[in-house]
Amino acid sequence: MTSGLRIAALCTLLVCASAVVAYTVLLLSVSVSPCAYSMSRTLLAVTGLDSYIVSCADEASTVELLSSDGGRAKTTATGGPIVTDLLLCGKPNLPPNAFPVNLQCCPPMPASEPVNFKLPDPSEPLRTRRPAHVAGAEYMAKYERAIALMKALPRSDPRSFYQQANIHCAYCTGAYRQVGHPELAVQVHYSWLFFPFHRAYVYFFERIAGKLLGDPGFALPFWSWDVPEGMRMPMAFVNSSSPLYDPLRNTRHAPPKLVDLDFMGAEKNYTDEQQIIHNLRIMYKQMISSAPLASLFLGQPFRAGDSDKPGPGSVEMYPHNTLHVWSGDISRPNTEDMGDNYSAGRDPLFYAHHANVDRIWEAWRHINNNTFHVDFKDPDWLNSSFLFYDEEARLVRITVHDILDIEKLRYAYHGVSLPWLNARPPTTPNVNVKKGNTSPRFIRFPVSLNVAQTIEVRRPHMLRNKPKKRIQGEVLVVEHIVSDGTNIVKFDVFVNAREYEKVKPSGREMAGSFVCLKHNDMDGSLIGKGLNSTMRIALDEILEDLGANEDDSVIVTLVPRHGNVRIGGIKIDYIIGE
Ligand SMILES: [Cu+2]
Repeated sequence: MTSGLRIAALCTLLVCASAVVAYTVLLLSVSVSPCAYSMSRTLLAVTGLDSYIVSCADEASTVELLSSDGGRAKTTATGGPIVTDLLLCGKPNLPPNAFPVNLQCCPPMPASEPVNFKLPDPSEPLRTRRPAHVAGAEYMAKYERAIALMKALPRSDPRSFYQQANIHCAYCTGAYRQVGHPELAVQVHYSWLFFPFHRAYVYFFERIAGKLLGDPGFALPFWSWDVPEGMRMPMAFVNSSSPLYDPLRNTRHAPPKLVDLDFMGAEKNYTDEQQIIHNLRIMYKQMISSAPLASLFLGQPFRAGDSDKPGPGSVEMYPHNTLHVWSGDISRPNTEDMGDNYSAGRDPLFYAHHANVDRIWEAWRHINNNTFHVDFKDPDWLNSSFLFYDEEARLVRITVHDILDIEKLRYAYHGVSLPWLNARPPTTPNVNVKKGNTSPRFIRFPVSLNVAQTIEVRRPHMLRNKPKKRIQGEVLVVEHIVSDGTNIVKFDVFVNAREYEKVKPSGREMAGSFVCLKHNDMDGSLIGKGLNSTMRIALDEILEDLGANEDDSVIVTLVPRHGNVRIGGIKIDYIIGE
């Protein structure tokens, strides 16, 4: 942004402030390095902002106020909901060695226009999804029968397992283009579309299964990898003669192997007891420490006209992504089936995995120790829409707004305890940075993350202290994370860890991981190649636990774990509310 534009943005803010409208929908980006310009004190007084942010700075030079739900406000003339249209579904961008070679994953064309979604009749039986590990043989046998029936349908039938699996491919490989912006891809990962899209997907899948079974109360099993008893691949999926079996899985991860929610290719030598503790602490971090607000949990706004993958929410990156990779066949070039977007839907485990991801969204909403656990109210989110074939093989347009109340959708989750609620990670002894004992070297961004990089990021304290009640959270932002998308990317972010090697994945100083599955280059007609995304990590609880609340700066170490990635910058932002 040029200085002029920055000032223009600030002036827009001033109008809002004087109209007694809080900083709810505006983005203010004020760069203060170098100290190139200043604002009049009068203007500053109106904004309530401290002169710090416009008068002088250091390398942590950008202060960016985000909207109250943590989302980036609309800054361009584009915007509006993401809308998909079958007429704008074309060739997918598949990774090398994908199979079949000429896979086309758009759904069959309908005989007539799509119909708008209608909620099921309230008198329908409530489908209660049960955890796979305790659902019982009869319950799992029903799912097995349903998959067998779906697999028996002709491939041209949109309700067939083949077509159902292709839905994920179509929405995740750039096959769908945005209505009004055909040069841009619809992508349902790494943004606020992740949870609602997958909810709708699993909803229709479940109803198709129920219809084929002749059982209107049929409910999917969910793979409750977040509770110790569910931290193994459910047994029903392991029998090689079952329709629930998929030969393209990691054979080392069959039961009794416990899931590793931080998995990225390398096996760790933990005992089961240690693995469970790590997993629970990771759940705590992703559900509570890192997810105090909608945008940090659900993902960043993605509007019509935007390039895709603006930034994922905490749980999408892990454990969701890491479990995809944990499940897939690591000996295959694309970790098929579960480990790549184009093929993940081919494994019946996918639907049990995503039923649990959906349950986790419900759990997040009901964690009542934080009043900010509420969904977006942004109309661009609420009106984004997807297309699915329903159980009658009718093409249906469903919006995010349609799917926010699962009771109205006539399903529920069998109660499962949330043991991770009490698994707040402890600090690691003797690794915490003390003042003066570390000297991070200067980093010139963008930097290729080939080796660990440590940087001191300044916290704009004075701003923090001024509009205190409006600040909802302090966030570390790792910007312009760029890769060519040809490999899975994972890097870890440590805070105030002098010896990060001593910190376990579940340790308090490990603030978060960026985890991204492959995203192949778009073809020449599309804007946006590979990956260009942003990671946001809530800092408040971490700094509190590390005793660093009053520090002027945070020492951040980025550690590459998988894939090649370039980082454009790093800064600290505040999310501002009413
Ligand atoms: Cu998934």
